[in-house]
Amino acid sequence: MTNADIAAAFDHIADLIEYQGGNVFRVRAYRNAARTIGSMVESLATVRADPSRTLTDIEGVGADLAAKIGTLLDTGRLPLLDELQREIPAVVFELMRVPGLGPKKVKALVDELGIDSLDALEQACRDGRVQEVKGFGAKTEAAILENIGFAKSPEHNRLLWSEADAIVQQLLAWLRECPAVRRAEGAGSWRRGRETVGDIDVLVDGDDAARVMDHLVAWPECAGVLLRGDTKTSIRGPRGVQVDLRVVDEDSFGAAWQYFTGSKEHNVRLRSRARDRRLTINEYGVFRLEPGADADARPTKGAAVAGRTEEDVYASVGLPWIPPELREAGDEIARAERGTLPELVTLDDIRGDLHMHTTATDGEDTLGGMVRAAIDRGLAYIAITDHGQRVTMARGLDRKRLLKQWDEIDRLNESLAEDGHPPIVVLKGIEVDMLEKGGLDLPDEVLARADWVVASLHYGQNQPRERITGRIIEAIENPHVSVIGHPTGRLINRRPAYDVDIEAVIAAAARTGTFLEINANPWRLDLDDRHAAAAKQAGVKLVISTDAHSTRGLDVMRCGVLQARRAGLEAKDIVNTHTLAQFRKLTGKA
Ligand code: DGT
Ligand code: CA
Ligand code: CA
Ligand code: ZN
Repeated sequence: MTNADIAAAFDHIADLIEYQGGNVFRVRAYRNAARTIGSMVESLATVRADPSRTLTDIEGVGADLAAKIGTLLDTGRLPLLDELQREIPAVVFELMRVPGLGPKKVKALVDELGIDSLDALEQACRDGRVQEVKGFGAKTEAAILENIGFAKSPEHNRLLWSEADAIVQQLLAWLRECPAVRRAEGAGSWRRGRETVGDIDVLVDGDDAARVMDHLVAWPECAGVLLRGDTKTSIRGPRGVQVDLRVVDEDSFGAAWQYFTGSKEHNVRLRSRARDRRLTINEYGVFRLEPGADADARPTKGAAVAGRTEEDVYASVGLPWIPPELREAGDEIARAERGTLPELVTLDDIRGDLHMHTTATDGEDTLGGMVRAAIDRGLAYIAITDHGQRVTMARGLDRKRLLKQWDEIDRLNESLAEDGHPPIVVLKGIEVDMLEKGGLDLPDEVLARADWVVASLHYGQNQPRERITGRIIEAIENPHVSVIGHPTGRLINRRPAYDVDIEAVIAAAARTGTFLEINANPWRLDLDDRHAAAAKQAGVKLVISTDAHSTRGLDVMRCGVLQARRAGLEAKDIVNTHTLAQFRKLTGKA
């Protein structure tokens, strides 16, 4: 079982307990553990196998959950989960995939209307039966009807990149243990850093393909063989994902890696460029076409001009190597040709993290814990941005509690600076809420004293486009607001963005010098690559933030960086790549 499987199992248990109306603290414990485990890079099996460590070292994992992880790792199942699944009809899970339908609402639909499928729910909405159920109304019914389409779409049933990444890392480590494998690499949408991944593509350089395939099939995570050929094998991996493995020889590795990385559209453009040069590109290499030869004929091996490395493949058509994140048939080939490809931001460029929570609101770790974790990750500065008072569910901070937290931060900074070289500087921040009726949930006079203000929209997400857009632009125009948090509110696979005129938001941000966030949480990645590129185009600077709710949550920064790279962003486009001194100049505040 991978971390992703175990996280999914715990999330599932949380859903089921919630569905039964069980203890909220139990639900929260499973959810927290799932979140932590889901964002871990190291596998739980590795942690358990290490005699010097224990599973209970992991945030949010106590003795009980550690034992359950052990059972899952050993047997692939969990008696508690089996029991809950026996008690609760399967349709519940399907219905919970509809955005806006939580366990409580689903239970009402199943109990009151006997809904047994998405189709039945759709019909019940059309018949107007749903709005008759207690707690529902005509508006909710209309929203459900709209969201059923979202839940049904195959577009929203793909793995998150971070989930796919956990599987890819584990698979590559397994393949590299095989003596017949000279080199193993991931390709496809995973390598391009897409926000979701349909199937996983891996490539092996090796002479003995049969032996490599045997090794793949013997992978403990292999749940079945879908297809077995001489050079390609497809299996069913963890979480039901398809894995395509291809074995190629050394001379073709670069060409195959390029080909199977895609995107398909990028490859089409590259091939047409090759044809103009009397060349042909395929997964075996780049070949010279003989005069008069048919461009689609399979050329002979002797005619190969490139194939061993990706660099050679691109060079053969007169281009520098193009980073996989850009291979989406945008303007990357034109820019490569002109020599103006961006120098994409990297994780190493990141010096600060400007959005995170502590136990003062809905975070799991204390201020001190978050600061230590940030130091461990080599950050030079962070901003603590707990929720403002509107977020009552998270015990949002009122003026008094916020000022108390800032005093605590002052003292912390003083003690960190005692020996003259503070390892980190902690900025006094807040995540204010844009109120449903307009305005923010803390007064300007308080915000004026902050080093950094994130403004986010959590409530009233169903308001019409003008209202939502107006609320966000009003926040942008507030001189104390530094950045707009997760500007569209979408949750990948779960909930579409609220109805916002993002172009107007970008224009307002450009006009006022307000920053926009790329929220690095793998469920959010908000702004997405397209909007982030548009923001840059308009002269807006972006902030990549983890929005961490635990120390582990700080590790999702890489997901945000990947999204920024897909947007073609460079270090200079990102606020938190700057030194603290530069950052202070940029904000004119801290
Ligand atoms: P996914 O799996 O839906 O997340 O997206 P990809 O991009 O991983 O797509 P996939 O797995 O179908 O194929 C992997 C790569 O292999 C794709 O990006 C380009 C290459 N490829 C696959 N089939 C074709 C094809 O018919 N023509 C061309 N030119 N390339 C292909
Ligand atoms: Ca794929
Ligand atoms: Ca594939
Ligand atoms: Zn937040």
